[in-house]
Amino acid sequence: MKRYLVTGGSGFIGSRFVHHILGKYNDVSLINVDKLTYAGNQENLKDVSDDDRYRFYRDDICDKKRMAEIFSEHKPEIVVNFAAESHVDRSIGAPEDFIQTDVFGTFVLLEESKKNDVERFIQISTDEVYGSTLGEPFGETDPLMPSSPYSASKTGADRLAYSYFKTYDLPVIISRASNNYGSHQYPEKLIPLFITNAIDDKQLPLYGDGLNVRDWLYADDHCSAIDFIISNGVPGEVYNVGGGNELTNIMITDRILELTGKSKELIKFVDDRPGHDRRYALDTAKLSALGWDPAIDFKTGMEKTVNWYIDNRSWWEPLKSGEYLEYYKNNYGIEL
Ligand code: NAD
Ligand code: TDX
Repeated sequence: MKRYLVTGGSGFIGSRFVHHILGKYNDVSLINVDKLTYAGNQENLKDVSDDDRYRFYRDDICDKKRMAEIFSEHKPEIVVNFAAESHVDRSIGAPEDFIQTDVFGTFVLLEESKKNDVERFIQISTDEVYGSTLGEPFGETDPLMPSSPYSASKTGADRLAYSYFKTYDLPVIISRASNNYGSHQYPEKLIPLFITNAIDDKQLPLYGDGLNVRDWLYADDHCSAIDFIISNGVPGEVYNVGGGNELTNIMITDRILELTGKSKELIKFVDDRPGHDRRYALDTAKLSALGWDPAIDFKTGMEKTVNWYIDNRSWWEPLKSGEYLEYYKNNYGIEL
């Protein structure tokens, strides 16, 4: 039996990963450690909450004492660290939690993993650590030039994890994925915000000229890549995980309006994000050569995603209230 410890399992990608592992393997136990910040949601895992193989701890990865207790009680063999503050715009307004969770929290987990001789420590990093490129896609050995407090914190965690491999022989593997999309994504990120706004005939705040480019990866594909890397990846290595779908934000917006049957008049161009990276692009040849490629094409993934938000208003509607509404009103003059 394999013993997994997943952090941030109640968030968007983490919860898809918990479902992926419990759905694919019978002989596993899986501990989810999640602080349940605004982005963590018990609803995402309510269908596995009674599964004997699953156990949830509402805890902070920065809490050294609790992490020591959980590691010594469960002796995880595979640690997958998703827990993070994950939204670039929030990191611009209030960076402190990003430094705390993304860097210090990762340090706490690395220390416990070292003490408990874990077999694999998977650090879920991001394509944002490379910064922006208008030329060739980034390969795994390219320099890291993060631009936001979020991506700088993730870069700190990425390299700290590597240092535990190099210095202490901890079997660390680092994945750097591109922008994820899919069901259960908190409606502050581009795709779920624009889908839910469009459903309700609210404005879509497009930053700058709308021509920034991201490479979109379906979250279930990201989870299958992580599972593949756990079994086939080499300790000390970094793997880029891309979707092969480079699109401008305006192209994404047009697709959402088409799928929801709404008018382009909903688009509202607003001030650009400070330090806004123009384009993220990954060279994914390394993971492809190892034997993994994404399975979900963008057309299918977007249709499934839009339909999920249309069918699951009860999941996202309660999230769009209070301070959330104030934020869009104060920053973009948009009444949601
Ligand atoms: P998310 O914000 O939806 O979820 C983050 C989860 O971490 C939440 O459940 C939250 O409660 C939990 N968490 C936050 N601080 C914590 C703490 N101190 N202790 C314990 N739990 C804590 O994020 P996501 O989009 O699912 O991203 C998951 C990971 O994947 C992050 O590390 C992110 O950097 C990385 N990533 C995300 C994307 C993307 O496009 N979303 C792309 C590449 C990499
Ligand atoms: O309201 C918006 N309007 C807009 O034009 C929002 C929320 C975003 N945008 C633009 C900014 C980006 O160019 O859309 C693009 C995507 O923005 P986000 O969804 O905020 O994602 P991004 O900043 O690219 O970061 C994401 O991908 C890498 C995740 O949030 C990170 O956690 C991940 O590491």
